[in-house]
Amino acid sequence: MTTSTNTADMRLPRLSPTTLADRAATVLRDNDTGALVTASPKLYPHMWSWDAAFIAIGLAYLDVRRAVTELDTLLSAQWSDGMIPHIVFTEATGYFPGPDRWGTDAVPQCPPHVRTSGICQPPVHAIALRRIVDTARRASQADVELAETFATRAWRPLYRWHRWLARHRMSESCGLITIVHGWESGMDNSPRWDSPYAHVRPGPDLPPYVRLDTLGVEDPDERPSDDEYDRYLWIIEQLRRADYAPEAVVTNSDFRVGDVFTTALFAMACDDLADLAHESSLEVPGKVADLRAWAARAREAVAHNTDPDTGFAYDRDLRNGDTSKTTTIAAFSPLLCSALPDRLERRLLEELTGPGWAGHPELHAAVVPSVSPNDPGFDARRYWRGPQWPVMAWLFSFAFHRRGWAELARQWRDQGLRLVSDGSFGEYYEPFTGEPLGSTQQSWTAAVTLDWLHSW
Ligand code: 9WN
Repeated sequence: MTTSTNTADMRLPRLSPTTLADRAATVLRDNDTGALVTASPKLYPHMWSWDAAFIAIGLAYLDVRRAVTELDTLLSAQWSDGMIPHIVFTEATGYFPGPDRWGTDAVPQCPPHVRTSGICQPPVHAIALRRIVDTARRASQADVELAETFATRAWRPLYRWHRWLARHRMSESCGLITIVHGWESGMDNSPRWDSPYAHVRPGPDLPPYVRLDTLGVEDPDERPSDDEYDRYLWIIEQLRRADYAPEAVVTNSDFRVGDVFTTALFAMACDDLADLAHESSLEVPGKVADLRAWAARAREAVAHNTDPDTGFAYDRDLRNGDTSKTTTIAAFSPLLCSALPDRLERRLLEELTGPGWAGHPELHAAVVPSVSPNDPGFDARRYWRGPQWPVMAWLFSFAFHRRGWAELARQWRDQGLRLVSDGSFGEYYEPFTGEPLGSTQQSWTAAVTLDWLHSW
């Protein structure tokens, strides 16, 4: 892999690892309300489900007890049917759509003591739990006890979460995990969703609203467009009118897609949860077998939705059965969960590290961009349409490490650290200049920075 040294690189400050670690810890502490660390101070003043998992991984390096609290807070917002909601709201008012717009207070599955959104996000929580247990094992005996006791306590709620996904979201037709809103993928305005969103036509009865997210960034063009927001809000309307009933949302939403990336993460997370049960000798008859079966089904679904020549994985539009042909970062999902035969996997890995993607010669840091710079739709500054996301780079580096690709994992860690070494902890970065975009002081960026600084 090669990286360029352009003039923008030279302008960027480079913090030493110690200073970077101190700054990352400060971000997590500053964003900490006590019970939860907000996703970012200004743009996202609440808890997000998959952010919380990554944040907990970082917190474990500061205080294992605090990492446990983070996941505990999230789990205490779990719905009675097993779903973990994508947002747990604080009292802050600066984010739209807030709890009133979601209207989940009247939903019987939603716990009465918290206010949440009504959709979910990728199931990375068991992956985080396993990482935290491993981190604690490298710390002290007291930390090991804390983490392992928590793992035993969190195991059943996490199993129920996975069972909810397997029951309600594993598509019978293609085996992929169904998402009913682009926000459920965590990659909100990725080009992956352009075609499925084309079916979503906001009705005249879409209640009026005022966006707040564009006020939280320097340039509104870094965020999704107004047209996209209308569609996001319209789906919320559809889900709300279906009372967020799990059986109803998968038929009522105009957006129904089998998501390869979420499915790959589900496979990883099911295996991690099963491994945790083994390690703690938990008595959970039948449940470990369920998890292994879901992991196998998910992996199979990813493989089945992969192009046999390139190894790229593609989502499936469940409204019409169409396979998407939009190639984004999600096309590399099979590498996360080890879904492919060796030959195809090698090919996909070469593509990922080659000049079309992480090895593009003009990149400031050699990690995966959300869309290839060679793609005609690539937009270097807009959210999930081109920028590099440190948390995604971490996920791939972590998967490489897990898979035993030590050298590659190290390279991506070093390049990931290069991306974040200006110390602003951007939400995402302009790939050619390394300029931080979107929110700054983003908690999950700080958290994965800490993990990189302590790992492999
Ligand atoms: C909508 C919090 C979240 C992340 C998502 C990211 C963004 C929200 C938004 O911020 O989504 O859920 O308002 O843009 O796309 O991945 O979890 O950091």
